[in-house]
Amino acid sequence: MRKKRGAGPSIPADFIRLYHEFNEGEISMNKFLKFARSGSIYGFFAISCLFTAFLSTCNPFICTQSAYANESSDEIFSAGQRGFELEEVLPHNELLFTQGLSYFEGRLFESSGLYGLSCLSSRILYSTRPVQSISLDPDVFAEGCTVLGDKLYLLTWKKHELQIRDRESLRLLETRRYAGAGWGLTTDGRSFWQSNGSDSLFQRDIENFRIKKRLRVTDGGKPVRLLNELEWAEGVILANVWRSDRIAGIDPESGRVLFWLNIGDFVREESARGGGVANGIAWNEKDGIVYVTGKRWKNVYAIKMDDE
Ligand SMILES: [Ca+2]
Repeated sequence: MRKKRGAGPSIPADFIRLYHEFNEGEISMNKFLKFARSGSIYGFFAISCLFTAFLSTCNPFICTQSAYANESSDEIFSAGQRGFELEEVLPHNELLFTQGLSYFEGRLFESSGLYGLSCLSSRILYSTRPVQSISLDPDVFAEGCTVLGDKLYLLTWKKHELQIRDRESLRLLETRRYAGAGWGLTTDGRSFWQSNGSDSLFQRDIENFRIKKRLRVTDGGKPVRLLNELEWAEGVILANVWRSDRIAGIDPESGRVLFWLNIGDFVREESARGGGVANGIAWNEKDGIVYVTGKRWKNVYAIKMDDE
């Protein structure tokens, strides 16, 4: 039986920070375990996390580093920058390892990753206290999520499982299988769009989640790799590029990057506080607002894109 959470995860912030740094390859396993052992019950918890990770189809710690070892974001941009205005700075739960963000009628829906710590929550814009929150099974590493109608759709990283949940209760209704890794997920209302860390996006059928089209994303003719969290807005697909301070605005027909949003100021501000990479985009169509956040960020930045 899954444990429902009240005001968010109860694991200490230091533990989350070190688990994140270990996952990102920034500290060694020995250092992580040394800290965990010093925290008594968290030592058992840490070992459980590692054991679960090794039992999964691919060890996330090894896979995360090796998969990206030969890939880095190309810092040469062809498409121009699109300006924006910062409308508001909203609070964000700094413990969340944000993997997906979606907006629906005044609420943000957010998926948070890591084995043993993954959770889903919904909340109103001006509070970090969840309206609804649920912990996921320890073998689930939550990835992108999106709201469509009365359901919430959640990708899993290596489990090849799309979870379809009730939007209000977040209760699991059914699942769909898919091949490969799951990273970002969004919807245009007629199809889903999914990323897997490569330079391709996959348009998928609403009902059966089968691939309808593969879209290769390019900027100036060069592939844009490491596409991560996604959001459909104004007829284009906004995409975080992993470990980058840019959001790509992608033409869903050609795959061409039409513009870049430079969110470097937000990334630097959050990084100075110990936050991780940018990895959350949500679109409020009614007010024309894009919400931007990241892993363990303190804030959600509400921006309004300039007219093109
Ligand atoms: Ca999103």
